[in-house]
Amino acid sequence: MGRMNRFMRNGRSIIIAYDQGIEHGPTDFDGRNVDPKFVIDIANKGGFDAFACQKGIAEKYHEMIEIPLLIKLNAKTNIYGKEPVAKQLCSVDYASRLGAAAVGYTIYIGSEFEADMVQEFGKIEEEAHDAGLAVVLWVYPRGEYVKDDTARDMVAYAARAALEFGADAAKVKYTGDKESFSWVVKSAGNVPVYMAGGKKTKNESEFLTHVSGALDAGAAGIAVGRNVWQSSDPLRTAKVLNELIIDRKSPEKVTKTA
Ligand code: FBP
Repeated sequence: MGRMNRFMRNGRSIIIAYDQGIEHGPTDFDGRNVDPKFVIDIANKGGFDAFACQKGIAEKYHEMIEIPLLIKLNAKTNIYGKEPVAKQLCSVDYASRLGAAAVGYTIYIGSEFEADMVQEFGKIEEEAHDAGLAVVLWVYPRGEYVKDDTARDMVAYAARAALEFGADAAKVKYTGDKESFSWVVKSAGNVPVYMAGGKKTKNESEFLTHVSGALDAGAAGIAVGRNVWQSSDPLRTAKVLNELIIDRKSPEKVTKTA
């Protein structure tokens, strides 16, 4: 777990992600969370272990960010809907100068352009490790050849690829149940696996059940955006997640006491 230790409490962590403005567009936002300051304030006060964002947000707002910074090095919009590819727009050196403690990169395995991302990531991973930065890989099976991106064997393939690509942490989608996710976690070897938050669930208990299933399966935590900053009370949600993930209280207990 080496390089991720500094982001962990009790061996687990909660990463708050705020790169959806580029990945999905401002359609994910409302009048509150469209303002980066709103989300940075939640990140600072809510008990999060890293703030994941693109270099533009880091450049413009880094003075406000009080928790470890995880700068994503590649990005794409979702306007072009065919085979996905996200290329590097920020160097490891620049991320480091902006104060990053870790860098992030997305590989869409199964995409027609997988090889380009794998090659780019290989270089980034070596540069980041030479600079003493942790490398978090968003590893998503996607594209025409991926029939079901949350199927057990597909997500396990992603987790295994993260280990073999040299990532220090793998961020993957949840498979829907603890049993299948256990295989995903096993497939990653000693690379900590983080569950991606996903679209805001209809009710909080659904989300907590997923998070709890992932943790029972051995996940190291979550990287979450929408389920926190789209919440009507983000700091309350953050408190609940801390009790669930870091203190390992049950979903029933944390919702009762919140
Ligand atoms: P959410 O919790 O909002 O899903 O954020 C996690 C995340 O991985 C973000 O870092 C990223 O912008 C987004 O999900 C990617 O979403 P998609 O699966 O639609 O590409």
